[in-house]
Amino acid sequence: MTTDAKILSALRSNPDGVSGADLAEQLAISRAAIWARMDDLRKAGYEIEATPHSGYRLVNEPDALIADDLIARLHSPKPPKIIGRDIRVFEETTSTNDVIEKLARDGVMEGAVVFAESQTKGRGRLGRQWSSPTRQGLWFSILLRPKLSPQETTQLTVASATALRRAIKTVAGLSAEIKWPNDLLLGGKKVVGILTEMSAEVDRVRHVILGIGVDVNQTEFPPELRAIATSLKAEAGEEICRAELAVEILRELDFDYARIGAGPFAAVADEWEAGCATIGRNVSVQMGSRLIRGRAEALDDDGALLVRTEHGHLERVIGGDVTLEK
Ligand code: BT5
Repeated sequence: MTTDAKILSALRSNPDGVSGADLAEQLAISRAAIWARMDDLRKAGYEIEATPHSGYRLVNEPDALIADDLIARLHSPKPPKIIGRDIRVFEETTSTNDVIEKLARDGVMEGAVVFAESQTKGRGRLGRQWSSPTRQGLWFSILLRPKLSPQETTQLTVASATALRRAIKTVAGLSAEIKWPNDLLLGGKKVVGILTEMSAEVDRVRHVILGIGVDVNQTEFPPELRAIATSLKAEAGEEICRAELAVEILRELDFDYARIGAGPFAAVADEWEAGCATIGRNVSVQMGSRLIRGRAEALDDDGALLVRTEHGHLERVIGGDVTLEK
């Protein structure tokens, strides 16, 4: 943890204030150095009160994603196993998936996370655009180097959906529905999209990039999205703290990633099926030029969707666009 992260962590665990002398001792740096760090934190938007009586006190926090702050929050009470060991925040990027791709090629360790306050070329699957307005959502990507075969990587999208669902429940109190393979919906409208990209050889995954977009505090969407997208704020009726949500999501993802690494996918799949809007529904799936219609029955061990077609065959769907039929 950096010094700033340690300071923020100490301020949060001492809501009534902590003295400069105590902080200096805990962090093994001079009081003058503490004073200088406080000054920088204030410039970043933290409101920190300093009184001779109670010392430094955190009064207000900015609605900004700050790497040190996210790290401090994520490490308390215990550090992540993998996801979030390295966190970087950019004010603006093309796509966070592109930034992570470069880091992957530079050999950065798995679990690195890149957030952007806005993306100029946020993308969905098949080259579709992803709307990423400044400071209104969470637009981020995670680098993973899983010991999975290429066909097993759907598990990661599925596990991410369950982790995101839990985090949204905890922080916003909302129960989102999962739509296979990569969406979370609230009231039938999309609130989360996941873009899984991978670099692989025939039987071995080099790395996987999980790109996640969460609509958090938008009150308005571009006209073409109004009927199909919503935000947590629109559904919960109140502003959501993005930093708190970001950390909860990373924590849950870290938990599920360890769960997948440790053994059978079944535990994740069962939880996924329980929160899934797709299973049990009549669906149509567009896979390239092929259209399948049928009833979504279950998820298999790789995370693929099993669809019973009108003709009674069981089709295994590993990708494509699913439409839920009425
Ligand atoms: C997805 O694609 O849902 C994956 C979206 C992943 C976005 C994240 S943000 C961080 C990372 N960096 C990136 O560049 N991407 C990832 P897909 O299933 O193809 O859905 C795309 C469709 O969702 C679009 O064609 C729109 O109809 C709709 N859409 C676009 N922006 C949206 C938004 N902010 N909220 C809800 N729906 C949106």
